[in-house]
Amino acid sequence: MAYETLNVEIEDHVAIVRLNRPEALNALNAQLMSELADCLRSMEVNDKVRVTILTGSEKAFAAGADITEMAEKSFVDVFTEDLFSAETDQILRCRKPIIAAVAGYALGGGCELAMMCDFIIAADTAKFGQPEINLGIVAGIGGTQRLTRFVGKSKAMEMHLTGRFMDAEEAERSGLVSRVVPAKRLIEEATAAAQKIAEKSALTTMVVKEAVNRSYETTLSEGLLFERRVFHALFATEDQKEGMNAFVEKREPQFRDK
Ligand code: CO8
Repeated sequence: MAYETLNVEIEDHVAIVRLNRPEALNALNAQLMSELADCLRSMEVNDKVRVTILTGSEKAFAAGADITEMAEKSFVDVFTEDLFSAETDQILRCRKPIIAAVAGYALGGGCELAMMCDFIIAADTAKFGQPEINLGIVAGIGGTQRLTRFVGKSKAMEMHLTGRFMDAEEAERSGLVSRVVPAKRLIEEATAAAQKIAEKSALTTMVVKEAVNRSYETTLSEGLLFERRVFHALFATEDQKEGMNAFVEKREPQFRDK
Protein backbone atom coordinates (compact mmCIF):
# COMPACT_ATOMS: atom_id res chain seq x y z
CA MET A 1 0.00 0.00 0.00
CA ALA A 2 1.35 3.45 -0.91
CA TYR A 3 1.24 6.20 1.69
CA GLU A 4 1.62 9.95 1.21
CA THR A 5 3.20 10.66 4.58
CA LEU A 6 5.30 7.51 5.00
CA ASN A 7 7.98 5.66 3.07
CA VAL A 8 8.11 1.95 3.70
CA GLU A 9 10.92 -0.43 2.73
CA ILE A 10 11.04 -4.10 3.62
CA GLU A 11 14.23 -6.09 3.39
CA ASP A 12 15.46 -9.22 5.18
CA HIS A 13 12.43 -9.32 7.49
CA VAL A 14 12.97 -5.74 8.66
CA ALA A 15 10.55 -2.94 7.72
CA ILE A 16 11.84 0.60 7.78
CA VAL A 17 8.93 3.01 8.13
CA ARG A 18 10.05 6.58 7.57
CA LEU A 19 7.84 9.52 8.53
CA ASN A 20 7.79 11.79 5.51
CA ARG A 21 6.40 15.29 5.93
CA PRO A 22 9.63 17.23 5.45
CA GLU A 23 7.79 20.53 4.98
CA ALA A 24 6.60 20.36 8.61
CA LEU A 25 9.48 18.47 10.28
CA ASN A 26 7.30 15.34 10.23
CA ALA A 27 4.64 16.95 12.44
CA LEU A 28 1.98 14.38 13.22
CA ASN A 29 -1.23 15.33 11.47
CA ALA A 30 -4.39 13.27 11.14
CA GLN A 31 -3.33 11.79 7.81
CA LEU A 32 0.11 10.74 9.04
CA MET A 33 -1.26 9.16 12.22
CA SER A 34 -3.95 7.32 10.30
CA GLU A 35 -1.44 6.06 7.71
CA LEU A 36 1.00 5.06 10.44
CA ALA A 37 -1.66 3.07 12.30
CA ASP A 38 -2.69 1.40 9.06
CA CYS A 39 0.91 0.65 8.12
CA LEU A 40 1.79 -0.88 11.49
CA ARG A 41 -1.41 -2.94 11.41
CA SER A 42 -0.34 -4.32 8.02
CA MET A 43 3.18 -5.11 9.31
CA GLU A 44 1.59 -7.25 12.02
CA VAL A 45 0.11 -9.59 9.41
CA ASN A 46 2.94 -9.42 6.89
CA ASP A 47 4.98 -12.65 7.02
CA LYS A 48 7.93 -10.84 5.46
CA VAL A 49 8.20 -8.52 8.47
CA ARG A 50 9.53 -9.59 11.85
CA VAL A 51 10.70 -6.22 13.21
CA THR A 52 9.86 -2.62 12.32
CA ILE A 53 12.12 0.41 12.56
CA LEU A 54 10.27 3.71 12.86
CA THR A 55 12.34 6.70 11.85
CA GLY A 56 12.19 10.22 10.46
CA SER A 57 14.64 12.48 8.67
CA GLU A 58 18.09 13.73 9.62
CA LYS A 59 16.53 16.91 10.97
CA ALA A 60 13.47 15.53 12.72
CA PHE A 61 12.01 12.28 13.91
CA ALA A 62 8.86 14.36 14.46
CA ALA A 63 8.52 17.90 15.81
CA GLY A 64 5.25 17.10 17.57
CA ALA A 65 1.60 17.00 16.70
CA ASP A 66 0.72 19.35 13.85
CA ILE A 67 0.10 22.68 15.54
CA THR A 68 -1.54 24.30 12.51
CA GLU A 69 -4.05 21.47 12.35
CA MET A 70 -4.84 21.74 16.09
CA ALA A 71 -4.81 25.52 16.51
CA GLU A 72 -8.49 26.23 15.81
CA LYS A 73 -9.97 23.13 17.41
CA SER A 74 -12.37 23.49 20.32
CA PHE A 75 -12.71 21.31 23.39
CA VAL A 76 -15.74 19.68 21.77
CA ASP A 77 -13.71 18.93 18.61
CA VAL A 78 -10.80 17.23 20.37
CA PHE A 79 -13.05 15.48 22.87
CA THR A 80 -15.40 14.16 20.20
CA GLU A 81 -12.62 13.13 17.82
CA ASP A 82 -10.65 11.69 20.76
CA LEU A 83 -7.64 12.95 18.86
CA PHE A 84 -5.06 10.24 18.01
CA SER A 85 -6.55 7.82 20.50
CA ALA A 86 -7.41 5.02 18.05
CA GLU A 87 -4.09 5.44 16.26
CA THR A 88 -1.99 5.25 19.41
CA ASP A 89 -4.00 2.24 20.62
CA GLN A 90 -3.12 0.51 17.34
CA ILE A 91 0.59 1.25 17.78
CA LEU A 92 0.52 -0.09 21.33
CA ARG A 93 -1.33 -3.23 20.22
CA CYS A 94 1.52 -4.28 17.91
CA ARG A 95 3.05 -7.55 19.07
CA LYS A 96 6.04 -7.49 16.75
CA PRO A 97 8.97 -5.39 18.02
CA ILE A 98 9.21 -1.75 16.93
CA ILE A 99 12.48 0.18 17.27
CA ALA A 100 12.46 3.99 17.14
CA ALA A 101 15.54 5.34 15.35
CA VAL A 102 15.63 9.02 16.27
CA ALA A 103 17.71 11.75 14.66
CA GLY A 104 17.07 15.45 15.19
CA TYR A 105 13.93 16.67 16.92
CA ALA A 106 11.61 14.31 18.78
CA LEU A 107 9.32 16.83 20.42
CA GLY A 108 5.87 16.69 21.97
CA GLY A 109 3.92 13.97 20.15
CA GLY A 110 7.18 13.01 18.40
CA CYS A 111 8.85 12.20 21.71
CA GLU A 112 5.68 10.42 22.80
CA LEU A 113 5.61 8.38 19.60
CA ALA A 114 9.24 7.33 20.10
CA MET A 115 8.42 6.30 23.67
CA MET A 116 5.55 4.10 22.42
CA CYS A 117 8.11 2.00 20.52
CA ASP A 118 9.88 -0.86 22.27
CA PHE A 119 13.20 0.94 22.52
CA ILE A 120 14.87 4.02 21.14
CA ILE A 121 18.23 4.21 19.41
CA ALA A 122 19.27 7.85 19.15
CA ALA A 123 21.61 9.59 16.73
CA ASP A 124 24.03 11.98 18.42
CA THR A 125 21.95 14.78 16.87
CA ALA A 126 18.73 13.76 18.65
CA LYS A 127 16.86 16.26 20.80
CA PHE A 128 13.95 15.18 22.95
CA GLY A 129 11.43 17.50 24.55
CA GLN A 130 7.87 18.03 25.70
CA PRO A 131 7.43 21.71 24.85
CA GLU A 132 3.60 21.67 24.92
CA ILE A 133 3.64 24.10 27.84
CA ASN A 134 4.78 26.81 25.40
CA LEU A 135 1.51 26.30 23.51
CA GLY A 136 -0.70 26.40 26.58
CA ILE A 137 -1.37 22.65 26.54
CA VAL A 138 0.10 19.50 28.06
CA ALA A 139 1.30 16.30 26.42
CA GLY A 140 -1.66 14.25 25.20
CA ILE A 141 -0.40 10.87 24.02
CA GLY A 142 1.55 9.65 27.00
CA GLY A 143 4.29 12.21 27.66
CA THR A 144 3.47 12.98 31.28
CA GLN A 145 3.21 9.28 32.10
CA ARG A 146 5.88 7.59 29.97
CA LEU A 147 8.64 10.21 30.23
CA THR A 148 8.25 10.12 34.01
CA ARG A 149 8.66 6.35 34.03
CA PHE A 150 11.71 6.55 31.76
CA VAL A 151 13.66 9.40 33.36
CA GLY A 152 12.10 9.85 36.81
CA LYS A 153 9.89 12.58 38.23
CA SER A 154 12.42 15.37 38.67
CA LYS A 155 13.73 15.43 35.11
CA ALA A 156 10.32 14.72 33.55
CA MET A 157 8.71 17.48 35.59
CA GLU A 158 11.44 19.94 34.63
CA MET A 159 11.10 19.09 30.95
CA HIS A 160 7.31 19.41 30.97
CA LEU A 161 7.31 22.61 33.04
CA THR A 162 10.12 24.44 31.23
CA GLY A 163 9.84 22.88 27.76
CA ARG A 164 13.61 22.48 27.58
CA PHE A 165 15.10 19.90 25.22
CA MET A 166 17.32 16.99 26.22
CA ASP A 167 20.24 16.08 23.98
CA ALA A 168 21.14 12.50 23.06
CA GLU A 169 23.86 12.15 25.67
CA GLU A 170 21.51 13.23 28.46
CA ALA A 171 18.75 11.00 27.06
CA GLU A 172 21.04 7.97 27.25
CA ARG A 173 22.30 8.89 30.73
CA SER A 174 18.70 9.20 31.97
CA GLY A 175 17.48 5.94 30.47
CA LEU A 176 15.24 7.40 27.76
CA VAL A 177 17.22 5.78 24.94
CA SER A 178 19.02 2.45 24.83
CA ARG A 179 22.11 3.93 23.14
CA VAL A 180 23.50 6.77 21.06
CA VAL A 181 25.21 6.26 17.71
CA PRO A 182 26.75 8.64 15.17
CA ALA A 183 24.00 10.15 13.01
CA LYS A 184 25.48 8.67 9.82
CA ARG A 185 25.21 5.15 11.25
CA LEU A 186 21.72 5.44 12.76
CA ILE A 187 19.86 3.27 10.27
CA GLU A 188 22.74 0.82 9.96
CA GLU A 189 22.83 0.34 13.76
CA ALA A 190 19.04 0.13 14.08
CA THR A 191 18.93 -2.39 11.22
CA ALA A 192 21.65 -4.50 12.83
CA ALA A 193 19.65 -4.56 16.08
CA ALA A 194 16.46 -5.38 14.16
CA GLN A 195 18.17 -8.21 12.27
CA LYS A 196 19.48 -9.66 15.51
CA ILE A 197 15.90 -9.68 16.85
CA ALA A 198 14.55 -11.08 13.57
CA GLU A 199 16.78 -14.17 13.99
CA LYS A 200 15.08 -15.08 17.27
CA SER A 201 11.86 -16.99 17.70
CA ALA A 202 9.07 -14.51 16.84
CA LEU A 203 6.92 -16.22 19.41
CA THR A 204 9.49 -15.57 22.12
CA THR A 205 9.99 -11.95 21.12
CA MET A 206 6.25 -11.38 21.53
CA VAL A 207 6.38 -12.92 24.99
CA VAL A 208 9.36 -10.72 25.92
CA LYS A 209 7.36 -7.63 24.87
CA GLU A 210 4.37 -8.70 26.92
CA ALA A 211 6.44 -9.47 29.99
CA VAL A 212 8.54 -6.28 29.97
CA ASN A 213 5.50 -4.09 29.22
CA ARG A 214 3.64 -5.79 32.07
CA SER A 215 6.16 -4.22 34.48
CA TYR A 216 4.56 -0.84 33.75
CA GLU A 217 1.04 -2.01 34.44
CA THR A 218 1.18 -4.04 37.61
CA THR A 219 2.78 -4.63 41.00
CA LEU A 220 6.18 -6.33 41.33
CA SER A 221 4.71 -9.54 42.76
CA GLU A 222 2.05 -9.79 40.01
CA GLY A 223 4.67 -9.01 37.37
CA LEU A 224 6.98 -11.69 38.73
CA LEU A 225 4.13 -14.19 38.71
CA PHE A 226 3.29 -13.26 35.11
CA GLU A 227 6.96 -13.71 34.16
CA ARG A 228 7.13 -17.11 35.84
CA ARG A 229 3.97 -18.32 34.08
CA VAL A 230 5.17 -17.26 30.63
CA PHE A 231 8.58 -18.80 31.41
CA HIS A 232 6.79 -22.08 32.19
CA ALA A 233 4.58 -21.75 29.12
CA LEU A 234 7.53 -21.43 26.76
CA PHE A 235 8.52 -24.99 27.65
CA ALA A 236 5.50 -26.05 25.60
CA THR A 237 7.11 -24.64 22.44
CA GLU A 238 9.28 -26.27 19.82
CA ASP A 239 11.51 -23.20 19.87
CA GLN A 240 12.49 -23.81 23.50
CA LYS A 241 13.56 -27.37 22.59
CA GLU A 242 15.39 -26.11 19.51
CA GLY A 243 17.13 -23.26 21.37
CA MET A 244 18.36 -25.45 24.19
CA ASN A 245 19.26 -28.43 21.99
CA ALA A 246 21.21 -26.13 19.67
CA PHE A 247 23.19 -24.83 22.64
CA VAL A 248 23.94 -28.35 23.84
CA GLU A 249 24.89 -29.48 20.32
CA LYS A 250 27.04 -26.35 19.81
CA ARG A 251 25.17 -25.16 16.70
CA GLU A 252 23.04 -22.18 15.72
CA PRO A 253 19.32 -22.62 16.51
CA GLN A 254 16.78 -22.78 13.69
CA PHE A 255 13.67 -21.28 15.21
CA ARG A 256 10.30 -22.01 13.62
CA ASP A 257 8.10 -19.66 15.68
CA LYS A 258 6.23 -22.60 17.14
N1 CO8 B 1 3.38 21.48 13.72
C1 CO8 B 1 3.24 22.08 12.51
N2 CO8 B 1 4.27 22.56 11.82
C2 CO8 B 1 5.51 22.47 12.36
C3 CO8 B 1 5.72 21.88 13.60
C4 CO8 B 1 4.58 21.35 14.30
N3 CO8 B 1 4.69 20.73 15.48
N4 CO8 B 1 7.04 21.95 13.90
C5 CO8 B 1 7.61 22.54 12.86
N5 CO8 B 1 6.71 22.87 11.92
C6 CO8 B 1 6.92 23.55 10.65
C7 CO8 B 1 7.22 25.02 10.85
O1 CO8 B 1 6.02 25.75 11.00
C8 CO8 B 1 7.94 25.36 9.58
O2 CO8 B 1 7.02 25.49 8.54
P1 CO8 B 1 7.16 26.73 7.47
O3 CO8 B 1 8.49 26.47 6.80
O4 CO8 B 1 5.99 26.56 6.59
O5 CO8 B 1 7.18 27.98 8.30
C9 CO8 B 1 8.74 24.06 9.29
O6 CO8 B 1 8.09 23.04 10.04
C10 CO8 B 1 10.17 24.15 9.75
O7 CO8 B 1 10.18 24.56 11.11
P2 CO8 B 1 11.02 25.80 11.66
O8 CO8 B 1 11.21 26.84 10.61
O9 CO8 B 1 10.38 26.24 12.94
O10 CO8 B 1 12.43 25.09 11.95
P3 CO8 B 1 13.51 25.49 13.02
O11 CO8 B 1 14.71 24.66 12.71
O12 CO8 B 1 13.68 26.96 13.08
O13 CO8 B 1 12.89 25.02 14.43
C11 CO8 B 1 11.76 23.52 15.94
C12 CO8 B 1 12.66 23.67 14.69
C13 CO8 B 1 12.51 23.97 17.18
C14 CO8 B 1 11.45 22.04 16.05
C15 CO8 B 1 10.47 24.36 15.76
O14 CO8 B 1 9.91 24.06 14.49
C16 CO8 B 1 9.43 24.10 16.81
O15 CO8 B 1 9.55 24.60 17.91
N6 CO8 B 1 8.37 23.32 16.44
C17 CO8 B 1 7.25 23.06 17.33
C18 CO8 B 1 7.63 22.07 18.40
C19 CO8 B 1 6.45 21.83 19.34
O16 CO8 B 1 5.98 22.72 19.99
N7 CO8 B 1 5.99 20.58 19.40
C20 CO8 B 1 4.88 20.20 20.24
C21 CO8 B 1 3.59 20.27 19.43
S1 CO8 B 1 2.15 19.95 20.44
C22 CO8 B 1 2.14 18.26 20.61
O17 CO8 B 1 2.98 17.56 20.10
C23 CO8 B 1 1.04 17.68 21.44
C24 CO8 B 1 1.05 16.15 21.35
C25 CO8 B 1 -0.27 15.56 21.82
C26 CO8 B 1 -1.32 15.57 20.72
C27 CO8 B 1 -2.36 14.50 20.85
C28 CO8 B 1 -3.54 14.97 21.62
C29 CO8 B 1 -4.46 13.88 22.09
